[in-house]
Amino acid sequence: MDQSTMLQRVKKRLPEKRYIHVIGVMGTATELARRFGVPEPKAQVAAILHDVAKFADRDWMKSIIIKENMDPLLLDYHAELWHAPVGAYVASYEFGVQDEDILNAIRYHTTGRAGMSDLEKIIYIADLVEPNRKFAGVDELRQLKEQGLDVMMEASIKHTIEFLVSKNQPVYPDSLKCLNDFTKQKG
Ligand code: DGI
Ligand code: FE
Ligand code: FE
Ligand code: FE
Repeated sequence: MDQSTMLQRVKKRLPEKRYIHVIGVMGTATELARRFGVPEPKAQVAAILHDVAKFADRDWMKSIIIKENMDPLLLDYHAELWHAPVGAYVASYEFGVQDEDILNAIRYHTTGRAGMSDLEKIIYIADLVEPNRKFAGVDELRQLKEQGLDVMMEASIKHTIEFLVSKNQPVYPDSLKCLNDFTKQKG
């Protein structure tokens, strides 16, 4: 499926504001891909589809998590996390995406994980700092692109975890493993 067909189909599934966010993620992901040597079309497809399941029915998502043997721990955490792994499922079965790196970028765009690929990092970061995002500290995160992809990713996952802790929200283990992956003593 070509990118414009994908975009049209995604547009039909999302409210306008969310579609505008998707376009923002596409722009930021393209820029980061160019800067950090990841093929731009891969970043673009992952960006277009990353929130494809954002407005999917909760009970349906739950049934997919069970049927597809996804991590059952997901069901113990906030349903907001489900659209990422279920989005990877939709990308595969409804959009014909076969590239496992693209599917993982969609699958882990909300929580992050240990051992992320460059594409996964790019989608995680672009989702957080695309131009429509406005929160205290977002410009500082954007500027970290000068310091490399890992510096940016570490600061981004740290920001998300600090935000969740400040709101008394539980932190999904993959997010903590992601942070530890960057902060554990190296070598
Ligand atoms: O889908 P988006 O709004 O573009 O962004 P997202 O997929 O990164 O995040 C969706 C929500 O999930 C956001 O409100 C923060 C929340 N979230 C991210 N990581 C965790 C989390 N919520 C919990 N409970 N635990 C997490 O580890
Ligand atoms: Fe999302
Ligand atoms: Fe995110
Ligand atoms: Fe998003």
